[in-house]
Amino acid sequence: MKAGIIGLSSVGKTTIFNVLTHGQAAAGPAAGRKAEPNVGVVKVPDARLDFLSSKFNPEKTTYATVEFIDVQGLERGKGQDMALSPLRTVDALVHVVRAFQDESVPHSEGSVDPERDKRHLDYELMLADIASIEKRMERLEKDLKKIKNATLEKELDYLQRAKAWLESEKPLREMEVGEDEKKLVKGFAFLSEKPMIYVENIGEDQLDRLRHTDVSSEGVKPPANRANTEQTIISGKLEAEMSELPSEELKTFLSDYGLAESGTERLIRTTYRLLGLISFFTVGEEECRAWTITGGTNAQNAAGVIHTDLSDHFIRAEVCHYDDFVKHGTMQALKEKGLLRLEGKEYPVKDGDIMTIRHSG
Ligand SMILES: Nc1nc2c(ncn2[C@@H]2O[C@H](COP(=O)(O)OP(=O)(O)OP(=O)(O)O)[C@@H](O)[C@H]2O)c(=O)[nH]1
Ligand SMILES: [Mg+2]
Repeated sequence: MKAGIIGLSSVGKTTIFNVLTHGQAAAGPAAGRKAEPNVGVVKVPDARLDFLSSKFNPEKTTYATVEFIDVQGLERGKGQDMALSPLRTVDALVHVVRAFQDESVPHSEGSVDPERDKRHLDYELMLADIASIEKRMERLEKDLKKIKNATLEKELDYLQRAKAWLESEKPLREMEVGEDEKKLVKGFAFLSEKPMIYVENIGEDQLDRLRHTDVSSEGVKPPANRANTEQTIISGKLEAEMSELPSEELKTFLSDYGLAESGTERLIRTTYRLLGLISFFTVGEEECRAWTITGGTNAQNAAGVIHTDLSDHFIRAEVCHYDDFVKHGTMQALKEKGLLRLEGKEYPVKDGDIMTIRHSG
């Protein structure tokens, strides 16, 4: 799972990247001009895994991870293939939008206006997509003149529809696409098709927005009627200070603001939700570990995430749920209550399942 951080220049992308990755990438104007993106891997905070680990006391605790890449600032109206190309392979885009006021940090658009910037950067992605579509359509039309081919015709249909959609100023992530169409055009890796999280980087004078109950529980609400889109707010500066605090002090700090978690944790959770990802756990004396799968994945495929052998030689999965484990305290107690079940290949794994894979390999 990989997310790309994008935004106009000097909006706080690298500041937020550093908080997320506990990294030390250089921030500030000169740093932003380098072409090489910053890359970092982030542990997904998981209180359930912490609890399991405290019970099993394993040698190793392994969290799920998300990889973030932080590219240079995008500019409006420029062909920016270089800046955009590392984004083709990501699963989601995180658009950092400047909401903080600070005279000492110049704004590339002259004034602070989050909604305008969200729109404008989306246009950049959409223009890049239109360019790829036009190039491909030209080719396809030529080929179709020479030979009739149903697959190519289907592709052309899709491209025409996508182009019209983009020209109506809507990103592809909001267009409905059939499953077979998805496969057909996957290779294009359209940028405006990727799930999007808008992150407003707010100033210290806007911290009140963080106290809003919606934020502490679920992040700000996703924009209405916009598929594959989420939004949240973060204070880059505050998060940078928070990331220096020892965990006990951090808890006090957060509760002073009436918050259950840091903005970083919220952002990672929002990313998870947007991508429809869930976690299951494996436990034991050697290792307690969280694994990431897409909601609806069956037991055999989930086993394959751990190791392909486990999927190839899958017999059954021994499954219980985290909530039941918390309630009853030990695996033995769960067994006695009949809450430790055997499930077959097709069992759809649930978020919070604790699994042991029985295999013949
Ligand atoms: N006041 C204030 N300044 C911030 C905040 N976040 C970042 N900055 C400042 O804004 C400037 C740019 O921050 P960066 O994190 O380098 O921004 P960037 O988006 O990575 O910039 P480029 O990579 O150049 O496009 C730095 O001087 C930061 O200290 C914030 O929340 N409040
Ligand atoms: Mg930067």
